[in-house]
Amino acid sequence: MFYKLLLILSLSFFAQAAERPRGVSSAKASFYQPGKDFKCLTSGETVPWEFVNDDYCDCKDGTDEPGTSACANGFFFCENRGHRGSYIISSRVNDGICDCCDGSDEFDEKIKCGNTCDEIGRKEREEREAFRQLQEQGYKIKQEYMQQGKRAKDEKRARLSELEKQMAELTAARDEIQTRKDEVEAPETEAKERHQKAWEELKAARQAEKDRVKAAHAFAELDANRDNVVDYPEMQKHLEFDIDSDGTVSVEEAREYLDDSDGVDLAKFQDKIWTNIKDIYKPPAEAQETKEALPDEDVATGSQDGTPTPKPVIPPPRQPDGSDFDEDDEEDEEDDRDYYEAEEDEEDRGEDSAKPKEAGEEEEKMPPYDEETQKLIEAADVVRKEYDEAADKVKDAENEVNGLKKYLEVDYGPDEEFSALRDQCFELTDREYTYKLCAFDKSSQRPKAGGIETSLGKWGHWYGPEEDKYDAMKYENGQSCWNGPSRSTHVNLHCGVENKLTGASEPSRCEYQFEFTTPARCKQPEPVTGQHQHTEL
Ligand code: MAN
Repeated sequence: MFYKLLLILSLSFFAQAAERPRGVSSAKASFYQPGKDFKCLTSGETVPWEFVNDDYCDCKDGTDEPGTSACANGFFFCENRGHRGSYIISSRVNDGICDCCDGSDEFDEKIKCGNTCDEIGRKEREEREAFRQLQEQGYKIKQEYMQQGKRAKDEKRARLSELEKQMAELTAARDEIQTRKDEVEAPETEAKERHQKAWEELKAARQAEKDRVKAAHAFAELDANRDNVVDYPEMQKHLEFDIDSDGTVSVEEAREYLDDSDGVDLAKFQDKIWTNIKDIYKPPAEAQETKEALPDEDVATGSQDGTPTPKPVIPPPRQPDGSDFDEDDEEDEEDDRDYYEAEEDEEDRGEDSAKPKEAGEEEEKMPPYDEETQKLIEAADVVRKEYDEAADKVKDAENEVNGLKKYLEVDYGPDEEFSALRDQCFELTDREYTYKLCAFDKSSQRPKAGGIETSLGKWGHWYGPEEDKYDAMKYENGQSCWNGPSRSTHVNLHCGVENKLTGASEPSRCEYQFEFTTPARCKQPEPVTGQHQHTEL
């Protein structure tokens, strides 16, 4: 029964095919009725049936010659059984080139065309099937992405609103501690400043005393005849007072340093003279060193009469009261220094004022704070610690809120499927560069041979056509191109089972194009029906 039916169907098909003029598709067969006048399909003229395919073009639209090359504007239908029917322009009919895969366009037998439709059809079906399978696998992954993306969005939204509520409490707690901190820090600062001020004053007094001792020492050295007056002849023996550098200290020069007097006693020396000369004055040992460093002739010109300047006699230093500067005093100074050096080792020292050290002078350390100040510091430290913890909590919450907002403001596709790409970077190396794409963040390029990374853009927006905007991404405002625009990247997205940067090029200077495959771009494949695609047969 089945075979009988099949036979009838086949016969009727061949009968129909046989009745159809050459080059006419089954869809248009009804317009070509053998024996009846033919009405040109679009231009509308009517011609006798014999004019159809008589190798002469009668219709303006060329439809009377579907199976010959007579009409320049005509079309020939290739049946292409086993593959897919298609039209070719009439001029290709019997032109010696096989255009239809079934070879039906070359029927005058000038050349012999094989039938490759089955093979082409099979290849195409295989490709289609491979793509369908890719879509299917990719779509499965995409569904996971969609679920993850939606869950992530819900979680992030919930966390954000929770944090926004907490933020008010955290800020209030911090501000409350800030008030307490201010309260305990005020007396602390005051006490510390008091201590510091007292220390500065003590240091200044000590310095002044040291200076007076130095002055007395210098006075004793200058006062060569030990008459308790430093007079100008004594000053003249010190070449450092030679203002005009003529090799001698004139009377005027010496007197000028003595406040225009002939001589001064120790009190005046300490009060008025020392300040002006202390940076110039050289103690005898130092003066001697300088002299030794000079060439002989310079030393020879030490006095006007040509005789070398006699070496000054170094008197033992004396105290301001005229008594000798005894060694015990030096020891006292040493003791002072020891006292402060020892203080350095103590645990909680007071802050030291950062003054530049004078040459040869040990910097003195501030003594530790007194007990009362120390207690204030400890009390303030406790509140400061509390405050730092509370402030850190606010900062952490703020950072988290900013991160969440940044995530939530991005469009991850209609079903959140692209969120799986966030925080991921992908690289591709070609002959010259390694290209990098960090999804929803940035794109970049760095020379393969090493060197710095160049920004090719920051995440901008979706860049596909209006009807499919998730087909491409745009990264923009990258590093400026020399004499050109800032670099930008156009990323084309394709369905694939893995997230992969598969291509990178620079179609025009500083405008880059990436190809990227991702399951997020896979569509739900059409269900397999087991039927071949419609082929006009
Ligand atoms: C660099 C790279 C290239 C780019 C030129 C433009 O060499 O970023 O891709 O074309 O700069 O000067």
